[in-house]
Amino acid sequence: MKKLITRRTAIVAGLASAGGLLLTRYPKNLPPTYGNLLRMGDNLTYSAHRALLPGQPLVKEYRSSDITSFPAIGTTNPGTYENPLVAAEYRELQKGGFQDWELSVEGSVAKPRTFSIAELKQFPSRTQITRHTCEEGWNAIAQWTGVPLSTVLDATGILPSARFVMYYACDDWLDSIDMLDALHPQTILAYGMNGRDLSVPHGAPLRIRVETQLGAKSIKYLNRIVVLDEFDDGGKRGAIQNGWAWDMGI
Ligand SMILES: Nc1nc2c(c(=O)[nH]1)N[C@H]1C(S)=C(S)[C@@H](COP(=O)(O)O)O[C@H]1N2
Ligand SMILES: [Mo]
Repeated sequence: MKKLITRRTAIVAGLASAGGLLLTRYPKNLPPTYGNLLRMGDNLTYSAHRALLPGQPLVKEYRSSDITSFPAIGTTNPGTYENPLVAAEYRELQKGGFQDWELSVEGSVAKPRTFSIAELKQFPSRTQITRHTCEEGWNAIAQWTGVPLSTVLDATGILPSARFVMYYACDDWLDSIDMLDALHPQTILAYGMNGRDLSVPHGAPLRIRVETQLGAKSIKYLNRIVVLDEFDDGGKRGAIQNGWAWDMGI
């Protein structure tokens, strides 16, 4: 008797096979690494990508000659942040050239882990020249270099229940985006700006660039990413409870 294999039973079967049971047949639409526990995330991310990619038009990209001056606003130096512990830690990390900076990726992922900037730089990078639009009424064009968030999420594996990605900065900023924005090809974890390492005023050593949203969602000084199954407004530090819109799509 033929039995239809749903995605969920396929995932459960994948886990069972990794646990030692033999699976004799794999559904054809799964990636080649299917069934290997360490590559488990591929299956899930692959399915998510396939479901989401058609709905992801790119935002406009510019030429080098279009690059403008770029103000730095909000926090421009966490080394002088009001929380002295945060400030001291940032200064220490800065002294070491941010070699000890860690981005932790956790939540609904198969393999939670941390990444150093050097590790992020080992992934294939993406460079894009885009327009940043601030809700306060200014905009500016710069070139950003980094690793697509989707690549980092591929490396940790997104669980099928994942719906949102929440991200945090050392200066207590946080925000979140849905999976469509998270897996968007232009959503990158940027460590470079205009051909140089990201400077302190612009978010050193790492910021997210969410080009499909207003600039406020491109959080600087990024150190933590949590994949969520359900929407979380971020509490008192979140956009909504501070009177901002959560969706700032442009
Ligand atoms: N951690 C952190 N990220 C932040 C901010 C901030 O104050 N702290 N300001 C936001 C706002 S409102 C804008 S417009 C951009 C400004 O980035 P820039 O300083 O590189 O121009 O960063 C966004 N990300
Ligand atoms: Mo902004």
